[in-house]
Amino acid sequence: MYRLIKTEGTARRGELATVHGMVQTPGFMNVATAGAIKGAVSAYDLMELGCQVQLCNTYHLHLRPGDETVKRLGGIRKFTGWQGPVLTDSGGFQVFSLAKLRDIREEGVTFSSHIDGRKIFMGPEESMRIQSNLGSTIAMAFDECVENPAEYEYAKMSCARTARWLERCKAEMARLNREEGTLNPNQMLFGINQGCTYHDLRIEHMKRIAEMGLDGYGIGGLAVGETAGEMYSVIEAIEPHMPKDKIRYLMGVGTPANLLEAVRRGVDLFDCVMPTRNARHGHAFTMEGCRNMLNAKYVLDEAPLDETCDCPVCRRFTRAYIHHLFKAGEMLAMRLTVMHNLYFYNHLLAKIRDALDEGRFEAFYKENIETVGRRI
Ligand code: PRF
Ligand code: ZN
Repeated sequence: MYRLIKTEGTARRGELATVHGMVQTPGFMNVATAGAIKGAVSAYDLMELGCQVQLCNTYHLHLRPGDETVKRLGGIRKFTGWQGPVLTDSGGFQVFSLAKLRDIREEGVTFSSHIDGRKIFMGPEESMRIQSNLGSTIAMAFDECVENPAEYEYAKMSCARTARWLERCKAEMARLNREEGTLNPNQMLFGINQGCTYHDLRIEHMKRIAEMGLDGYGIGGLAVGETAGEMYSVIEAIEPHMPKDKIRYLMGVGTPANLLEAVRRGVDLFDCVMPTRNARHGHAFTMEGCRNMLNAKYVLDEAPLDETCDCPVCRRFTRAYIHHLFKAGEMLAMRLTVMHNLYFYNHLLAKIRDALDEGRFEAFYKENIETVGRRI
């Protein structure tokens, strides 16, 4: 159940109640694709970093270790040691971005595993069954994510098929939730809006799925080749058609500036590999901008990564030390920077929530939108 607490313009402050705990929104979900945060950060660390939700992938966990195995081990929460809510992505994105030799039909998609080349079929029912076996808090609908730019006719056909797939997901999820021995009989289902950069397709699709009374709504098919401006204008176009009383999740986005812009346009929830991926390449996020820790200017710099950060890393370690760890190729370089970046993302959203609570989101946005996107 999503509860809208407060609004400021189109920006929203709310909370999502789940059987595995509350999620305060706007909020960030931490990506643990195959059940692990890349950069050797465990569920144990996540609690200290202020994380609310862990995101795992249907596609990866189905291939390895297998969703049946995860079910036998008590589900994804028990398996990874993360006690809070878990959202599983449907595979609808990974199948299209990672797998080879895809054959897309009405029934679903046949593809070759990126691990061993094995042929696998996944459609709406398979995706729901896998997510049910994983026992996640929230399951995402099985969709097709089309890269931008796309032909209008293809976008239209794909979008209509994604809408039909959603009907099948909903029916299958209802059936699985009633099945005996199901790990989470209260598993939620979020639909996913598609339609590339075509506002008419986006709006028509949004209206259609809004009528289905789902637990939440994802915005998919963005940050896949279009400009940031196009992405914002799609969000603006669909926002009036999104149910006010349901959570809205912008999938796979984005930079700190993207998050500020999207919150301002009515988005509640995000996930992105950026804090972890960038950290592994030596990039540390701060409110002043993004630092490249490989830069020689940090050799003797005794300040923490971010002077305004209270994370466990900034409380103990200097830029000089982290710079040295990167230069020496130590694993700890990545681990510490990933921890800081995850803390940064989760706390950026926490600061946004505070600003919304106090009716000063617009001021917060204006103060930070330029600086947070800089390279320093
Ligand atoms: N669909 C699904 N997962 C996703 C996306 C999508 O369109 C995106 C697009 N940015 C990220 N993750 N199922
Ligand atoms: Zn820090």
